Amino acid sequence: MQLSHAEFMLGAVSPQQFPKEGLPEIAFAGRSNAGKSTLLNRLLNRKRLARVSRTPGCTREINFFRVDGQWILADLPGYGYAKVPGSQRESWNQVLDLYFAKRRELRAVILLLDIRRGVTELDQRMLTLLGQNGLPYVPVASKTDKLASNPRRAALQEMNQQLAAFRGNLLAAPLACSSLSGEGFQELRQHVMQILSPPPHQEGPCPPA
Ligand SMILES: Nc1nc2c(ncn2[C@@H]2O[C@H](COP(=O)(O)OP(=O)(O)O)[C@@H](O)[C@H]2O)c(=O)[nH]1
Ligand SMILES: [Mg+2]
Repeated sequence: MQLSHAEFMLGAVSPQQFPKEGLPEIAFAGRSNAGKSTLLNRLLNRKRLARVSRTPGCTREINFFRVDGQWILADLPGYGYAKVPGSQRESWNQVLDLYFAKRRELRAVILLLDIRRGVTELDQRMLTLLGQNGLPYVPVASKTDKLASNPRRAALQEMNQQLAAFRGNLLAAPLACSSLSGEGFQELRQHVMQILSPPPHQEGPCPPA
């Protein structure tokens, strides 16, 4: 997979607006400031496809991108920005609830977790929501360049332990990524490819000999 051509489709605030093309979809989620926009821009080889936060927490829509005409990447609104008024926060959560409950095309979620913050309470809420909807996810430990090797190892271990409570739909151990150094991007692309590849043909039971 090249991930060579990504185009912005639309921003949606309600399910009626979600794209209806039926292409397989992967969503990217995470706390506001976890580094999602920066990671998406690097993953898609674009400088400014996803907006890197000038005003954190300002993206309230789900932004859909068509990639190589083959699949859709959904950039979910970052959660947990303190200065967002409560009522607005509620309505964003509703969009996410509906999206996870109704989006049949959704194959998996890539969840960004800032390596320095680990799995926060809000991340646990997100993980619970994913679990309730039976959605597989790949955790990404983001901004690994911010930590030296010892604290980094400790943080990854801690993250692993925190995710143990949510391992039912966990697809892989936390993937260490840095959008600065490019660490982890090859593996991330492999995960994307794997998620999009059609499920292996289910063999029926062997016929009696
Ligand atoms: N050192 C470092 N900084 C990063 C990395 N990814 C994002 N950032 C910075 O973290 C801040 C938030 O990034 P952004 O992509 O806007 O986060 P978002 O709110 O999750 O979309 C920005 O100042 C980025 O430059 C990374 O991998 N390493
Ligand atoms: Mg962003």
